Amino acid sequence: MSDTITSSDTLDHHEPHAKGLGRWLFTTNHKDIGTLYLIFSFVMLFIGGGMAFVIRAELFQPGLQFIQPEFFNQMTTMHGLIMVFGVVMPAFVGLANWMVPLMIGAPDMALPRMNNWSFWIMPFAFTMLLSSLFMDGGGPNFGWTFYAPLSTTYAPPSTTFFIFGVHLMGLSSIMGAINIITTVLNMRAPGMTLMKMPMFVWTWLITAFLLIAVMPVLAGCVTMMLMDIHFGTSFFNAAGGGDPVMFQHVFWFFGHPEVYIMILPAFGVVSQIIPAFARKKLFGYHSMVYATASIAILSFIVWAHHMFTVGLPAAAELFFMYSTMLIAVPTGVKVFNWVSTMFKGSMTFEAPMLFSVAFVVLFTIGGLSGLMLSIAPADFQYHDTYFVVAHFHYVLVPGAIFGIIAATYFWIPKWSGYMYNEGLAKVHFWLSFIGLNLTFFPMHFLGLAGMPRRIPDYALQFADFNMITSLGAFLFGTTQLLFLYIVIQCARGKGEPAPQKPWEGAEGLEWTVPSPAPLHTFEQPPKVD
Ligand code: HEM
Ligand SMILES: [Cu+2]
Repeated sequence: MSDTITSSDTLDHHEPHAKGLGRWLFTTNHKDIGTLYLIFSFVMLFIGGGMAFVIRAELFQPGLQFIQPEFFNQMTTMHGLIMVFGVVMPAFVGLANWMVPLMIGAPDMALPRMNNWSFWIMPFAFTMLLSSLFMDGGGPNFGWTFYAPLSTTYAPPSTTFFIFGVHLMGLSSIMGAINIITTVLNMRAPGMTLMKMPMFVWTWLITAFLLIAVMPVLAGCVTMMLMDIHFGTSFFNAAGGGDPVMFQHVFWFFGHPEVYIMILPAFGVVSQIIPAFARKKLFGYHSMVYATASIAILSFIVWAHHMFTVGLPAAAELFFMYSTMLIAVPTGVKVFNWVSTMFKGSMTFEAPMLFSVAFVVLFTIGGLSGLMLSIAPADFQYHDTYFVVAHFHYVLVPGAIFGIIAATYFWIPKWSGYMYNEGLAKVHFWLSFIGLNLTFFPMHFLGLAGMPRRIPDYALQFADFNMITSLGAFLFGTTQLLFLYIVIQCARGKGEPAPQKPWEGAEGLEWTVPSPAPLHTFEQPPKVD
């Protein structure tokens, strides 16, 4: 090699890229793969949302109207599985793919071929999972938590496909996480020290470690199920000397960190957006980083707060009660910092900010109901009622989902090169805000009054609140069609061309590249001071 390599040589090496289907199938470009993840997540949102429609239509009135209890159980199971593994997680990975390299000044992800693979596993996994609904005996019907022995001794034959699907999703998540950690640790631009990284990058780095730690536990859990079903073991079978309660320990050792996997990147998004629209620096950046890390570490020692009623020793009840309450401290630090960032800022309320402010307020409601649930003796009353359903929907819908929507409005000018329609986006916000509170707030009352979760029929005294809840759900669901329309308009280039930095107060390397971001950015690393 005698010639010097110029930057245009390296450019030629990549370009021209494949066109049509080939471009998407074989792409190793972080932006293309980010787009694929986001589209996949959007499609799954409407499939999982359709299932929620079926559930709420059945629960609109007491009595059985439309579907049989067996099918109802499949709907609640699939709704949960799809929303968790098919919507929230892929959307976050999509955002990471698009934004992490742009935010740290890297030309791409560190492991681009693995990146392609980790995406393309997902459509196969979910096609298989969904196809189980059409198999003999129906699809999985044991809830998204798939407690044994419901998911082993009494499970439908399609459970084997469910297990394979979970293995594939886990593989995809682990590869995605390895990619993000490698990228963040090795490919930052000169001068971009860890403590200068944008909060979104920090939250994703910590989330990726959580993923690597707990996805193998989930894989072990479903593998033990597989052994119990087909190979005569008795991990979870009391008759053979096993223990169904051990299933719950293993599942929640994965499951609780998993709920933080679904919220930490949203914390990151909001920590980018609030400073931009308050036109102030993020208040308490360092404490934000440490709070995120504390939440992640604590999330490993609280899992049995999902199991207060299985008959734990009193000492264990107390340990898990207090460790759970401890999480409120770093969470409180974060909320305090967001509010302090807004304090005396010169704020404007474009769509990303509206969704972020709603995030702070409504996520806090979910945090407070979580605190109520963490009181072990009180949880004996709330456990397995609609109060739990209210709690986790308040952290997941105005939490994770609003975080994803806010991120989309914030960064879509950079992705597409066009501004979204602000007027329509405001309508989208207010209808979503009203719809989701109508849907999930009455669930608190239903739960306190004793309505159990996961039932297709209920006692008459629950009728009024259920009707309100169903109407709210229909409003929230149909409103997301408006979101789809707004996003498609942008993607098709209908709208104002976006400037390089559409948000006056925004900071960061992603705003130093043109809109739309060209396929290759930062081939020469930027200098960060
Ligand atoms: C502020 C901190 C939080 C506390 C103290 C807390 C506490 C709890 C407790 C004690 C339960 C079990 C209730 C029961 O089954 O009887 C629970 C359930 C749940 N929480 Fe939280 N939580 C918090 C934040 C979150 C976050 C941030 C998420 C997700 C983004 C989340 C998602 C869930 C889910 C999905 C369930 C129900 C799982 C199921 O049984 O299907 N929680 N929470
Ligand atoms: Cu938990």
